Amino acid sequence: VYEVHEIVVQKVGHVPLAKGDFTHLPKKVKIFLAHCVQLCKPRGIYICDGSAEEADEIIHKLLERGTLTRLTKYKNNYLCRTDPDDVARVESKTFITTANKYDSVPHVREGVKSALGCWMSPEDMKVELDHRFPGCMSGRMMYVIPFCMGPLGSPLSKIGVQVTDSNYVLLCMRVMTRVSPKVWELLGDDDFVKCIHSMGCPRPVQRRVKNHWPCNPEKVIIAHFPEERKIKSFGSGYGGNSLLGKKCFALRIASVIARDEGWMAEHMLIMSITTPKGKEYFVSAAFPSACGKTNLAMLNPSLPGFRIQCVGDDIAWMKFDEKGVLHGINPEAGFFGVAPGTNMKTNPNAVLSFQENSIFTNVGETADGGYFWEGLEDEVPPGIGITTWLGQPWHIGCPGKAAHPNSRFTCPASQCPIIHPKWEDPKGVPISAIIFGGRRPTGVPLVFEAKSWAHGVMIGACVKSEATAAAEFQGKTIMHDPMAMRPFMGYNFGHYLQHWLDLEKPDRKMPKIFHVNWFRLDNNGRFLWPGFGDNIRVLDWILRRVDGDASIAVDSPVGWIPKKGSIDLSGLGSINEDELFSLPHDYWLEDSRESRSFLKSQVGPDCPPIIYRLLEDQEAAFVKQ
Ligand code: SAT
Ligand code: MN
Repeated sequence: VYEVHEIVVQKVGHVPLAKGDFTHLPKKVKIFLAHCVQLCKPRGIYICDGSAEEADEIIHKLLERGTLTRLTKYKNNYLCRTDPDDVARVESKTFITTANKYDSVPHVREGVKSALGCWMSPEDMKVELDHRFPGCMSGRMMYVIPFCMGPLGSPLSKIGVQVTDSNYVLLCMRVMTRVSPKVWELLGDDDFVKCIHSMGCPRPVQRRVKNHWPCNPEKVIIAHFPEERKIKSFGSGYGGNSLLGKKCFALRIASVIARDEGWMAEHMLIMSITTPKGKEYFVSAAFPSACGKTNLAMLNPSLPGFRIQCVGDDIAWMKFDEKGVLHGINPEAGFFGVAPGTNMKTNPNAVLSFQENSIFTNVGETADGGYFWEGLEDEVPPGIGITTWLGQPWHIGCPGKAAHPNSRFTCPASQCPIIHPKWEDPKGVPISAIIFGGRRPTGVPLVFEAKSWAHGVMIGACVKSEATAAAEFQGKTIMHDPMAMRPFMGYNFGHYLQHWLDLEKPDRKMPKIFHVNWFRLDNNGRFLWPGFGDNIRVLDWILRRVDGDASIAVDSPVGWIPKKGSIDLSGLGSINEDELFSLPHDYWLEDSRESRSFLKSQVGPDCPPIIYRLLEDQEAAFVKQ
């Protein structure tokens, strides 16, 4: 112990402490930081306290340097333009490292590349990291961020410590997580998730820095060590790669902790719906990235008498309590939402959430100091001059786009006008239904309901969606995204499905499981369903099913579907109900086979047999028709 202390004192002796008190940190934190200093060789250590003064100081520095621009139209809103080569998650460079490969990824069919996570051996990973991390913070400050995922002190919360050489990352972590010196007290001698992040651009820089955004796109790597509860991320400052509390911790590492401890860490929003009769329900919903989780979580209902409140828009941690009721918390403290398409019509509550204290990344800027992106054409002065995310002059009607398709707003959840009063309740909120969905232009009805928990797990395992801009994929191919967790799995997906199945116990009130699709197109390529605020009509049906109304559903090979006329379509004009709910025979026969073949090749023997059986049953039902 004394020796460790010696190292720390020596190293801190060499590397000055720019801020904070090292001597009072928990011992395990000191050991971790001593390791980080020795490895990354920063010029100074800055222990963050989460205070408003700290934010002011960092913002001031970034404004001076030019990394941030003040958006003068609002109070305390800032624009950041990244290096154009650092704009999304890099799934091809995201790895899970465990001693045993099949703890991380399933046994895939011979010659097939795993689509459900990439494993790298500890030996190979060591070589990769040894090429990158030694001296990576040279000439830069190392910020030490104590953070809590979930409300401080909640039994469902978990603590992490992130070091980073990016003060943009620090600013965003302060919005997205709870950064506070109280974390040190809460932590005591306990273990924490160790998060090491570097932009990978030590001084003197070897690479031309664009937009005052030092990064290292050629050498990006995001490495997860679930057994050690550790994350090492190098080369990128983009949210999903660098705000390590978010996808890396709250999904990949937490899914492993959740399996070990018997709970769930999911890529899900949590929302509350109060019906005109005054009864409140909470539901969670899993959609792939950029499929509208934020819009659903903050929905502005078009049916009178309904009220929506938001608990979270991206990640849910859920655990059955002693009474057998599933309770969920939002482990995050902010929203990191897709900007394009967000406006006062599609999501007024999001717009109202980011009028102050927010950071906009890779959006355009109007001449009057406002943000701009595709979808805001009707909400800015006509003809106004705009600067694109690439810094080019532009105006509405010009070719090209003003904002990057994966540009983002980062704002405190507490600023959402419909944030639920219980959003920070340490107990979490009781979940009555789980909804899966994706962008499915053809074949998939507006809503259907699983016949059992296991059937719902099968439906989740077969989630597919059009590719989005949140990662490096191009084009609009339909991709499998089982449980909306494809890019975020922390362990063998077959074991994960088994974990879901094992959660069902006789003394538990299992939430009902549904699948929705807002994105079905007609023969002319037009949406069959208006979506957005009208999705309340689907939620209304779902809640009546949660309450056990048998008169509103009919049996089908994919599950229970709404009986004609049972969804309230009043005031909607012409809706082609038959087309919206049809189950095209050939489509579903092919889809069932394709899903089974996907699971066979990607999850193979690790996939629980009941999932195969349920898919075979579905296929057989279509064969018979
Ligand atoms: O991973 S991010 O947090 O950048 C957004 C997403 O893909 O869901
Ligand atoms: Mn997400």
